[in-house]
Amino acid sequence: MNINWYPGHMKKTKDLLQENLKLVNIVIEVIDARIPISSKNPDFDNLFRDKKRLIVLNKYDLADPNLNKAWEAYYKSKGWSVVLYNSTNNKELRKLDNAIAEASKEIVERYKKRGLLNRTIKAMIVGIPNVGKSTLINSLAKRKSAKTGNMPGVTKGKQWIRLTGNIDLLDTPGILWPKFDDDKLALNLAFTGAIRDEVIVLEEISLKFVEKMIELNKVDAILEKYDIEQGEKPLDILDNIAYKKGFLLNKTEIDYLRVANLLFNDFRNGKLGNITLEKPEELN
Ligand SMILES: Nc1nc2c(ncn2[C@@H]2O[C@H](COP(=O)(O)OP(=O)(O)O)[C@@H](O)[C@H]2O)c(=O)[nH]1
Ligand SMILES: [Mg+2]
Repeated sequence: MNINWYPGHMKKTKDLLQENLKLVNIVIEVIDARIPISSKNPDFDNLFRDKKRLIVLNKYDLADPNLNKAWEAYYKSKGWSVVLYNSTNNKELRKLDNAIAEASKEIVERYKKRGLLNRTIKAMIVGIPNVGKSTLINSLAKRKSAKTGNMPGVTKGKQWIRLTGNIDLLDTPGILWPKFDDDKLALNLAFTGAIRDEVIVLEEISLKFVEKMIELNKVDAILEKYDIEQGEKPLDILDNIAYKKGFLLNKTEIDYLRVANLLFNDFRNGKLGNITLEKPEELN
């Protein structure tokens, strides 16, 4: 299997990110709680080594509650601040405020010791595509509609959002690319929608997805959702969904693309339940 995916504007965006990094003291790294390994490029650790880090395990509402706890503990053990977050639920904003305040505490203390009392903390959001960066920024921006405007020494047009606790957040996220180390990683990104569906062969990926669900002991979620039998081979599951739903071309041939679209829509919207595809043990 081969996922061909190379964004042409990669270098330009990376340069911009590097430039913006110089302006901030906190990096808020958004990752997808369903794929905490695959959505977190190991290069980030080098890129952000001099910055205070807050890891946002976003979309935790779609992920497995037990594994959410395990991942939270894992990243905390690395010495980073961590928060489980749902960017689509404004009721959770305070949780994010608290996490950012907690992450910036040390920096505030350092400023205080140097007599810098009203210095704002500057933060930026980074992450790979589709983890929820824009949703997160928009929810913060909507609440605090007051933008602080251009700041001296900052590239013209750059906007900052003033958060509680004297924190300024850059309103444009830093986009990073996932690392396609192996097929497993690329598949996880495809399953969750981090790679645009146009560039992957959805029919092929849906079979891999079924295999993954079998491996995770989560195949029952699919069988129950579509009220089907498992059959003998993973492919039988796709066939059985098609028969059940009447997804047939010319009344005989199975419309695998339609099956794949249904399956991924349901998985990505949490309709197959709370599923996390990766466990902390995989990193040891
Ligand atoms: N269920 C759920 N969906 C989310 C969450 N955050 C973002 N999304 C959805 O994920 C998709 C990608 O979000 P977006 O903000 O565009 O990601 P970006 O590419 O990182 O800016 C959108 O459909 C969002 O509505 C979350 O915490 N929970
Ligand atoms: Mg975005």
